[in-house]
Amino acid sequence: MTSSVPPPPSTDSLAGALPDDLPAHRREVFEARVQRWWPDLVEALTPLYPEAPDVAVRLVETCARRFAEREDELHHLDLERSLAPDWFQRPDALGYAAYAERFGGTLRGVADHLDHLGSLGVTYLHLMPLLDPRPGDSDGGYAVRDYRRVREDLGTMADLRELARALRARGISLCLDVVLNHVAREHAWAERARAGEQRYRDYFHVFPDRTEPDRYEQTLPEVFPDSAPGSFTFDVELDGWVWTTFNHFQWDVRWANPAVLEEYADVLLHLANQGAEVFRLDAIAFTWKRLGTNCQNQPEVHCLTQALRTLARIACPAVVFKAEAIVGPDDLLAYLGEGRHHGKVSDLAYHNALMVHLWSMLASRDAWLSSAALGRLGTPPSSTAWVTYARCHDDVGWAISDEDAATAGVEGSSHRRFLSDFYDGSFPGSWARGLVFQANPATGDKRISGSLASLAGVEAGDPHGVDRVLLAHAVTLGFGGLPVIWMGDEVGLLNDPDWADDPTHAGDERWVHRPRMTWPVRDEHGVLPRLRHLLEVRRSLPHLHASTPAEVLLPEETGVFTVLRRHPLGPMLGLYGVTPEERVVPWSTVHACGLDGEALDHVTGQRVRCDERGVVVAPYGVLWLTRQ
Ligand code: OTU
Repeated sequence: MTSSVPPPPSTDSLAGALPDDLPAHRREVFEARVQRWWPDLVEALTPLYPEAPDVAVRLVETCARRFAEREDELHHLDLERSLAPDWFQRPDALGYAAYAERFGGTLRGVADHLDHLGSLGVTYLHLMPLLDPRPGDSDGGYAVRDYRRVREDLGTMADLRELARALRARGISLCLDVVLNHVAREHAWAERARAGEQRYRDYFHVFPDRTEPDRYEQTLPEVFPDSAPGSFTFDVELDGWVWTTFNHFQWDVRWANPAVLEEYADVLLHLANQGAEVFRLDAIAFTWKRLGTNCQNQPEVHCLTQALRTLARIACPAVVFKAEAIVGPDDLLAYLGEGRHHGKVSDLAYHNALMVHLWSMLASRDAWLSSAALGRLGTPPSSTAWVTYARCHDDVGWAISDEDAATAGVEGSSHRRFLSDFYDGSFPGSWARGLVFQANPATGDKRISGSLASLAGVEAGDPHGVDRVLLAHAVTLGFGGLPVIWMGDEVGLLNDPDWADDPTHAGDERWVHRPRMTWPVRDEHGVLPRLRHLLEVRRSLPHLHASTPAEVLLPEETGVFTVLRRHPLGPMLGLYGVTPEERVVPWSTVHACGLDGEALDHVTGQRVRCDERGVVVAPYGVLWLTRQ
């Protein structure tokens, strides 16, 4: 602690927040946590707010209130997790993500299908936004009207608590979205702002005319250029322009106002008390604005995350954070904590680059560019993990930088155009069946929607389609992070042909890869048993603990994506064929990784000769090699 950090508030001064009848041992725990985390909290707030120490005191009071009302079972979980903080990094941790209504109809319906999750070995379930959204188009629930109510057709807060409990009893942690860049235009804060209350106008970025918006827009990219162009919306009731990065009905909140942080701190701790164990910080990259920039990934974003993370450490340390920052490769690592934020921000972050490069390798049948790009990414702190995924509920945006493309002698924009054309199926010989999402003629960007199986060639009837689905699963399972399976991908569900039938979805192609689950599970393409086998093997490999970083090697055989994990138990080499022909990885690669003579391939359970002929990788084949 530096001498400039003010001392933490005394327990006496928190007396009002901690109830008198709180058992002495709880009080002791709370005090110890405040002592431990106060410096981190003040450090996080100081660059943000001139009145940082006062804000910190108020936030600790919020923690005290929420801590005191936390159930015994959750306090116990806090203790368990503090004894096993690597719970989400272990090779037996597996994520699954789904829309509650598409998976089980209602929250109670979700609870009816936990056997399916259990049979996969799922330990983490992300249910897509399920808090009360605005009526009509709510961007799949990402336009929240009330953070303290559950979406009516899904159930109630009591149902949510019940579901969280049922999941916990099976060793499954519930992950919920905290949509913290924006609220629905119908949220009470926005309504009060529209009614003219200055306190709430200050929760948003409101401009009287276009002067400031025009200045910002000189450097602001558009997220939904097609359906929601521009980043500001004129609102008649506000009589001004309000910042709306995403849709016109999603109003960005102004985090430079500490009252906004105080509101969200309470929302988050409240949700933790309902039983959420992981928070997905939606669109976190956009939370701090700065003129002359793209208003993403500003340093203050990481201070905000550190502040929220610290509050969770005080009130509910079982909880971990997952950053949803689908940003360029150079900005990604900061979300797991670089520099002074090391170990103090999110525990998990989407490995967007791995996902994008997986698709890039499959289309180009070449692993060189992707390996060079992924090899350049730094190493995340050993207490964190990448979320590895092949598909999620969102589109695929071609976040491959010009510099990365250049290292492979390719021009960035033409490679990105190739990928878009390949995955929308227009490139000659393409086996992919994606839809274009948010084409931007000004930049040439064309994002892609589509399910894993449809993008991998199953829908087109390509003979290698199913192998590519398995390969995509294998890359995410063998990388060494927390793999998250998107609902339906375990059985290779195809694009939903009826995605536009719902008028509130018709303008958003992402619904094509958000199909309904059918029960009992139909595995028409035979994905499930092969996936289950990979999952089982994965659980048996201590080498895949996320604290050991993955090293993506520049492949001598460019048709094979090559990932080395240097674990104290010995090396593990993952070989992934990205071409429809057999390839041979030269002996020198295997040798350089510390594998010689015979190695054990855990996927087949067979010994593999690593001699001068090298190691044979079948078309879209996978080998997970260790010494024994
Ligand atoms: C997120 O995505 C959600 O995942 C989307 O489903 C929402 O529509 C959106 O936020 C608004 O809440 O741009 O195309 O850097 O890429 O936050 C999806 C992160 C998005 C953004 C990401 C955003």
